[in-house]
Amino acid sequence: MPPRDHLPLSGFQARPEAEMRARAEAFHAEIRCRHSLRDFSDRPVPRDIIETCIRAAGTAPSGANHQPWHFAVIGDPEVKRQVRTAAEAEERAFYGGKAGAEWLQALEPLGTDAEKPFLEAAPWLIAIFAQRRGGPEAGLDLKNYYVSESVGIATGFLICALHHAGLATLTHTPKPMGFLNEICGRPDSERPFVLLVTGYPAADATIPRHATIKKPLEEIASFL
Ligand code: IYR
Repeated sequence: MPPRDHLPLSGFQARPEAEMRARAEAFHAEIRCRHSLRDFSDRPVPRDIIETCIRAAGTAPSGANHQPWHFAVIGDPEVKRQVRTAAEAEERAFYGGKAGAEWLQALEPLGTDAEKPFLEAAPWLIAIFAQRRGGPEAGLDLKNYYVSESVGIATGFLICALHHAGLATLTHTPKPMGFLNEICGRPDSERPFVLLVTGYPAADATIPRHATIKKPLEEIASFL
């Protein structure tokens, strides 16, 4: 067995209960205002803000700390146009019947369709890829573990970081998303996980009422 190479925990802050309660409530108040958005403004967002939010996402826990994710950040209007064209082609097939009646009915309250103008309007598209192989450092080709769980958690961190910074997001999943590998130049061993759209809301942005109704605690939690 190799010797354990551990460090003292640093940065963790224990707080008085009243402060914890206030912070938990403040976080809930902030995160409950996050809504998936489909009406984006074309107002630019500085790249360094996106970089910092991705750094925050990169601190997410992952299987064996292999960090099995890649964030391909698209700001070039021509590349965004390519993404929109490819996504809309898939979405036309999806809404044209491929999805099946039950799925299409579930989407009805959202009012979505195959038109995705936000893919060109929003300043940044972040294509998030899940890596089947990799390892804890660049250049390795080891098996990764709990890939979907890890990338899902990192995506959650990224959505929170962007919201906290003052940006809106959409977790967009055109299906299938294989075209993202080609457009972003990512290898076949990486699976497109989510296309995260981010920027400012358009002045007249709306959200579906349906999406604002969240299950109460009693329904989503049980204490044993
Ligand atoms: N990817 C399609 C359909 C879609 C599917 C689900 I599940 C949603 O919650 C929303 C949309 C689209 O983006 O339109």
